[in-house]
Amino acid sequence: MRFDVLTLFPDLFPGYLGQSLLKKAIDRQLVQVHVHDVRRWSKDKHQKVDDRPYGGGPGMVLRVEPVVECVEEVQREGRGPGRVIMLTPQGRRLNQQVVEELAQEDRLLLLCGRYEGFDQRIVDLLQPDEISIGDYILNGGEVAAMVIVDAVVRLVPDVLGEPLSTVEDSFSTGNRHLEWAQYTRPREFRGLAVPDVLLSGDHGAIARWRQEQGYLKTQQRRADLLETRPDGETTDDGQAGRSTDADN
Ligand code: 6GU
Repeated sequence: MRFDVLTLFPDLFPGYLGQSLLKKAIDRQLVQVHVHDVRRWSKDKHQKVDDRPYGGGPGMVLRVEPVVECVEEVQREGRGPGRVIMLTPQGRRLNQQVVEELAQEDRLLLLCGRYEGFDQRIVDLLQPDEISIGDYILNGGEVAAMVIVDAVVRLVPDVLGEPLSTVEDSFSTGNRHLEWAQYTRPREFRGLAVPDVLLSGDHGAIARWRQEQGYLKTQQRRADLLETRPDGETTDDGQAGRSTDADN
């Protein structure tokens, strides 16, 4: 899978991409991430890519020419134009269902904004899929682009060691719960012991305990997850995803 990140701040990316799972995925050529500096497409001698908004008002707006020309040139590299994503607080909200949808693509172009926003004609011409990562304002789309790369890469085949680990993830399709508590050595620390059931060797009992723990935590903290399916529809009983012995 190929990602192209279009940004005014390309230097933000190598540190993040150069570590951990992402670095391994890139080294193993399971994913490619190309970062492009939109300023290179500026015709201005100061490499300016923004300007004041028509009609007045605060802040600066990203100009249409460098952004559209950058996208078009980058699209001519590589195989196929890919899907253009614009990172903006005005977009639809990212969740695991959207991540799964994006992971089906061979190529994503991630367009990061700064300043007050993009000239509307960028949207009109490129018709990007506009995505937000939540209801708060960031200084730019770069962190949101990293969020998308991070979340999508996890779903690229072979990136994770154990294939089951994403199926069981909290928010994957048909799975809407928080994770149960995990423990590792030592068995006791400052008087806090690992629950006995985890040491019992009884895999059935461990699975039931974990399921119940996850369910209780979800009920306490994120009851909304139990009330809605990933597509946003409310379930009949408000207990989507619950399946414990107590039901039987
Ligand atoms: Cl994608 N961009 C900005 N600037 N702020 C955001 C966002 C994106 N998602 C949430 N807040």
